[in-house]
Amino acid sequence: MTDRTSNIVASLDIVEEKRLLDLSQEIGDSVFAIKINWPTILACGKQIISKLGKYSRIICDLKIADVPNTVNLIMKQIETEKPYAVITHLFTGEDSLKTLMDNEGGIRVIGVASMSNSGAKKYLNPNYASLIKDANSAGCYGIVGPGNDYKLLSEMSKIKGNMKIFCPGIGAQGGNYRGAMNSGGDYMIIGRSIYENPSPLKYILNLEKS
Ligand code: BMP
Repeated sequence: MTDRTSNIVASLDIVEEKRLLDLSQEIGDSVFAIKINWPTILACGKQIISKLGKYSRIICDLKIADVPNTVNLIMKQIETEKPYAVITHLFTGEDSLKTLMDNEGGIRVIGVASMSNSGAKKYLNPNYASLIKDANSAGCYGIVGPGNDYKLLSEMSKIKGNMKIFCPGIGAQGGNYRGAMNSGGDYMIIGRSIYENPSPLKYILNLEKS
């Protein structure tokens, strides 16, 4: 695993296992982490988490949103695969979040405090401050904030405390790597712009120089 400093999280939403493993081997050392989401886990099975763990830290984007008992059952399933972190929704409240924090694998928890899609502006994003407060009190490692909404991102960064802000919405969703960093984002989650790029590694290295 890399000691190289990178703040890029490659969101490899790929459903063909061989392609995913090959690309992870190619870029795993050059990014902070690889994030996988439901499409990959449904297509390849949960063991893909530990298989990819050979190449990078793995962030499991499950966006968990359930009652504590179910949250616990989900965590038991992924604890065996030893991901670096898991992404959860925060709106389900303190009891569900506490169950996540108590997981036995020492898995870090990243909470969704706002989203990058326009629909999130109606219900979720107006509540970012309360969600961040809950995440902070629970001891979350990080929060998700939109890398394509610099105004919201800078508001979030003022109240994030010690948590890291993970920013999707870069590239395909209109956000800019530098713009999101200058607005207080810590880690840039980038999917299609990496895995649809003809030269993903070159793209990553150039981005950091941009
Ligand atoms: P892309 O760069 O291809 O748009 O991928 C972004 C990734 O981040 C996807 O896995 C998506 O599910 C996730 N994501 C997002 O786009 N916006 C959010 O607010 C939260 C996310 O987890």
